[in-house]
Amino acid sequence: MAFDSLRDFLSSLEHMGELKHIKAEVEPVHELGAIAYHSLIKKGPALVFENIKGYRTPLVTNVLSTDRKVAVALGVEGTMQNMFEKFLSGFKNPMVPVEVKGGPCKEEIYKDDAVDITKFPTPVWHEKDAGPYLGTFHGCITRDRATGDQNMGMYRLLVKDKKTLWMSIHRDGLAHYRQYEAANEPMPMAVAIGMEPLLCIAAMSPISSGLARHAEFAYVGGLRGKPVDLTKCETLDMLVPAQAEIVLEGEVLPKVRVDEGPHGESHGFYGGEKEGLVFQVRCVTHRKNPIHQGLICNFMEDGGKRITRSAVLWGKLKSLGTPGVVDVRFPDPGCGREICVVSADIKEPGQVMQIVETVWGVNAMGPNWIIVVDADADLDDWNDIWWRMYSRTEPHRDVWITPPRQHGGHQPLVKHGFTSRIAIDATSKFKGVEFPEINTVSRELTQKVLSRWAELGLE
Ligand SMILES: Cc1cc2nc3c(=O)[nH]c(=O)nc-3n(C[C@H](O)[C@H](O)[C@H](O)COP(=O)(O)O)c2cc1C
Ligand SMILES: [Mn+2]
Repeated sequence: MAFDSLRDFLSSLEHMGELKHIKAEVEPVHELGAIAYHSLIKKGPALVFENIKGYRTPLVTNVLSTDRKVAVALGVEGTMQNMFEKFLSGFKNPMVPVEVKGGPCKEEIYKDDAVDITKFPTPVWHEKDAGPYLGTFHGCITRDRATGDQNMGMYRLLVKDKKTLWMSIHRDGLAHYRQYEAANEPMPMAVAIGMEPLLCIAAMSPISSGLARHAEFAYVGGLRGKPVDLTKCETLDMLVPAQAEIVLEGEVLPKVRVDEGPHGESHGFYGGEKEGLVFQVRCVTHRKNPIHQGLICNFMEDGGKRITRSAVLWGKLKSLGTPGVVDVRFPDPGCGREICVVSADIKEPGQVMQIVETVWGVNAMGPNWIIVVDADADLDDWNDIWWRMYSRTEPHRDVWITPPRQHGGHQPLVKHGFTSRIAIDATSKFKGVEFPEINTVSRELTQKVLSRWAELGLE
């Protein structure tokens, strides 16, 4: 099922018991973020905060914080591999977005002096953040100055006053900014908040502008088999998702830099952007009674990046025919990118090293850690992975450390973009011993006893 809007998605979650309305008053400074965080680590539902102190607009968070919710967004059931395939399908059949007139995001329009972004609830998410962040789960839409093609990336926005936000921007959005700055022009930018979940996933994923015109939108169209509806901005020659809850229109100033942050980042530390940019909002449009959306950054995070990043690597390994690979995962503690676990059916000596080098080959800038385990491992169970790491390795032989090389990670120890990497062969073949049988309860017996659980009074 394709969702047209955030609202559509939230009603489906509510139907499934995966959404909770919080009616008690909650402080936007620190408290809301802490509730979101603790609910997230308990694998809780999406949360709609309806009574945020000092604000009338509700805020929703944790919309894609569990595998189940990501599966609903993708419209798939079954195994993790089903999700991977679905996520990758958008790249195979991109679908150009369609332009529509108006749209729900235009129900209210505020320009110039009527602009006040501080009316939206903007939590101070972490206790040591520089201030309230608006747009922690959103799309910043920019345009290639030469071709007019649009990009959408998720770049956080720190509220400075009614019309000003400071931003930390890299990758495709920064490349656009550099084009405008070279011409000494401000860069037009629109920010869409409260989008259907696949658009959020696209905004946070590295989707190449080589894919098709308006790459992120074309990708989502392909993924859901239905083009995305875009509508013209009020003050910019740009298109935004017509179904968004809130849209900010404005420009990013050329040749101005600010010291943005600190902000709690996805590597689990506070960070900031020394070369932060300034976004000046000129127009705000939104639905009647809009729903704001946000996210607390941490290494465990809303957004399903653990799944989406694993899908990309899995697709690459599969297309290369990497021998024996069964499953891959970028688990949360590696902030979804620095630790990679691969399970494989090992049949030949040297196969593990071949897998490790292929992973590093197709991901030139990481991951820092690779752990290879046997095909029967549960990649979502860290107890299982740790058990294999200690019981199937002799460190002098099975742990490989590379000399420093280029690295894209942002952990504090990585200096000048260089660091060493580690690979751990936690498989059991070709280690000079026959491993004894694993003494866990068999699948058949597990099923049998679980079917008696209620009868035994254990539920
Ligand atoms: C919650 C969240 C917050 C993010 N914040 C930023 C940010 O502030 N600045 C940034 O450059 N990237 C940030 N990213 C990563 C980008 O969204 C990601 O690199 C994406 O690919 C950018 O889009 P682009 O590839 O079209 O440039 C964030 C990702 C997530 C999931
Ligand atoms: Mn992009």
